[in-house]
Amino acid sequence: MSPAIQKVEALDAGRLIRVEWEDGRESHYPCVWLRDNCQCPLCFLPSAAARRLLLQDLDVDIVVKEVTLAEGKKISITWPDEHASEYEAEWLKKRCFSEEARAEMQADLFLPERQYWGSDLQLPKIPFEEIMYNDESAYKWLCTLKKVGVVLLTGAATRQGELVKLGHRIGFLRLTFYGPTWQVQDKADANNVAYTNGKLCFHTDYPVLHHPPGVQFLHCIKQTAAGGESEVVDGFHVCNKLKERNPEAYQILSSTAVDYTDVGVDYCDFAVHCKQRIIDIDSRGQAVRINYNNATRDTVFDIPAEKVRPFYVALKEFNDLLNSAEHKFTYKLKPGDIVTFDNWRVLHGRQSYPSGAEVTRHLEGAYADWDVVMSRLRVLRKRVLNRD
Ligand code: OGA
Ligand code: NM2
Ligand code: ZN
Ligand code: ZN
Repeated sequence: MSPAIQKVEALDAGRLIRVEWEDGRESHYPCVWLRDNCQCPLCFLPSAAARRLLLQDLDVDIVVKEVTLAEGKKISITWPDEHASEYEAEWLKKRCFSEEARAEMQADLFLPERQYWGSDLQLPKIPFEEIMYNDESAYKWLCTLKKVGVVLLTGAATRQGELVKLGHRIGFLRLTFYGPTWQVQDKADANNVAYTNGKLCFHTDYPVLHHPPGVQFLHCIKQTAAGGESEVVDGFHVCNKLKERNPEAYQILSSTAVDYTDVGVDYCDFAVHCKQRIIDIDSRGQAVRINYNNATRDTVFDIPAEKVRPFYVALKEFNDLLNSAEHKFTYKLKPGDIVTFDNWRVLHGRQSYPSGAEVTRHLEGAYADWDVVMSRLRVLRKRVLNRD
């Protein structure tokens, strides 16, 4: 419950509204923002929760004609053209422009909290059945996936099709050139190094796409007796370490655009090319997405010759940190396990395994976008916590 409003007044010749709350705090709201966000049926379409008001009809110099307070619960504004707007106290409180209030709202919307880990990872595990049929468990799964970056779902059936069900649970899967779901097996004439029995060093999937899949699911249907172990590493944690220990390498990897390529036939024929920085950073220099698959890194490299060797030196430094015993976590998937992980943050790999006449190892894989996963998380949160 947010506090009631004690007092409301116009400042700055009617361009700013000052709200004083019962607890003595205060908030300031620019009138142009208030007019823009009028909640009346002419300005706002409740069935879409969207603005009807056109920007061309918004006067950026607007001032209030009159502002009044109704029982501490809402404020009413009359505009110079006699248009009337009302704003609820709780609605206003949530949208307060103070730094703390904005930080709180952003945290609520985007759940930026991260739990970094290394070889000490306690791999979070939840039964597949539970997340499929219980909203609280599904909510917990997605919160942990966001915070830790990896969650193991256990006890799924050992046949194809479980990931399609999981896709329905969150909304829908991300279709790529490898199909709606894809089979990781040792294949003749493999169109991807993942479809061999070879070792896969730490990578993120699909950096050749401009918007790489945010979330990856790998369902173990059959596991080889020898080899085939999985590895994961917290890429954001390693980036922090790299930035600290070798700022130059971090600078190179976060600024050099690397060419990626993927050409072949699968779901349909494809010739995909893309440029990505291996470490994508935000305006504060924090890693927000790793785009690294050594297999699809192109032979074409669009940088001056003298910058090539320093780039490889930097990449080696990153690779060494990823593979250090202190950072990587090794485990082996069992049939019925589904590993779900943040493909923007967690790099994954696998040990090689013996090839055989028969299929000795089979994973089914699929992708989802973070937008879809976060959407499901918010919808579940509303239902589970019974709030809006
Ligand atoms: C992949 C992959 C992991 C494995 O297919 O991209 O990383 O354990 N597979 O086979
Ligand atoms: N597979 C597993 O970046 C990549 O090529 C990742 C994708 C083939 C769908 C592998
Ligand atoms: Zn209106
Ligand atoms: Zn992979």
